[in-house]
Amino acid sequence: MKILVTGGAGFIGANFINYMLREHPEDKIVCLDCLTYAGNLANLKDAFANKNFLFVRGNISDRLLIDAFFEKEKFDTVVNFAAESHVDRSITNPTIFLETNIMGTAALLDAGRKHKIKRFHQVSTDEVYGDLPLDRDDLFFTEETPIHTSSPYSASKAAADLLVLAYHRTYGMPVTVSRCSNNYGPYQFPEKLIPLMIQKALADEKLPVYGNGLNIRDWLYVEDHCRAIDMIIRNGREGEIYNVGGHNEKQNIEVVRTVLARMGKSEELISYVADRAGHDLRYAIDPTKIHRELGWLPETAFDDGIKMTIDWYLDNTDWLDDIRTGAYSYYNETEGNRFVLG
Ligand code: NAD
Ligand code: TDX
Repeated sequence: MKILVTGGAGFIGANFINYMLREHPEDKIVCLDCLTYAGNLANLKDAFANKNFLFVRGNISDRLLIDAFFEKEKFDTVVNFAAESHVDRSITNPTIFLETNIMGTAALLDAGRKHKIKRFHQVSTDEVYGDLPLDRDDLFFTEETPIHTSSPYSASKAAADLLVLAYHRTYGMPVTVSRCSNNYGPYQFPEKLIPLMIQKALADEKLPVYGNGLNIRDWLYVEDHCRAIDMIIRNGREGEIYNVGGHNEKQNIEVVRTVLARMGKSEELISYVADRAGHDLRYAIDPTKIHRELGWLPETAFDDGIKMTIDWYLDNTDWLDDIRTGAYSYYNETEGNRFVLG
């Protein structure tokens, strides 16, 4: 397979590229990423050493570039990770979420249709379903749960999903969509809960917990998500949505306490702060379909995954420091500009 991975310099995309190069040495992987604040070429340092990997700096919304790129590279599969991904940023500045997540996906779909790719996979999120009440632990998101978004981020992801599915229905495009719960693991930008808390705890700074800390997220180790996407692009049915999650619900405050305990830090660092506007209460995925159809199950238990994750950040404090000081963006500018499609 020749696979275009968009957004591959970000958290999940980079983990996916590393996973695919390891598991499928016969495949070629091309990463397209415009290197926003969330893209970091350091996440791909192992991939750069692999002859089956190519990086191109470019924006998925740039239709001229995308068309030329598809013409030149002749991908058979596209996996679209590229997105603005942080809910808090979408509350402050929704516009870029609409541009990248909706218009960018539309540009990729048009190129994919024109160049007759064999599979377009859209990496989506459980947030398109909105939230579940905290006092109904019998309720889960299935693929039939109606779209009911809360934030500009989730609304933009839902719009993209609907476009992808419309291209299947209208043009017969071979698409699949995965909707995953919260990921954690190496290379996650320290704006998201777990790496932010690790970074703050390392610096003995206050850990900001929104509201009362009782909101629930369903955590999945990133490599389990990567394996699910790999299974879907190979064996998933065209036109189908697959929910991905491992029945691992935790209150935010439990996660924060786990991080502090593992790092040997005091719970006095916890600081309750103003709640996020429109804050979703609970996410919980029913993964029955992907299990039944593709045999996927998560392999990493939270207790193991969170230890591996914390240890990774503690072993890679230079990675965190480069983000804190902005040094990584200088590296992106110098290195990334070598790979611009011209
Ligand atoms: P991230 O923010 O870490 O990475 C996003 C990447 O996309 C970055 O490398 C960035 O430079 C790139 N990018 C952004 N705009 C671009 C554009 N216009 N053109 C080209 N590249 C662009 O995100 P992530 O957490 O790795 O999430 C990846 C995908 O998975 C997103 O689509 C997100 O909605 C989805 N998702 C994330 C989670 C999660 O827990 N992080 C869960 C479910 C789904
Ligand atoms: O400082 C914080 N304090 C806090 O209490 C941050 C950053 C978050 N939180 C809370 C808000 C959420 O309830 O922790 C929970 C997790 O927050 P995020 O890490 O921002 O993730 P979330 O909003 O749940 O969205 C994530 O999962 C679904 C990803 O960012 C999305 O890209 C993905 O689609």
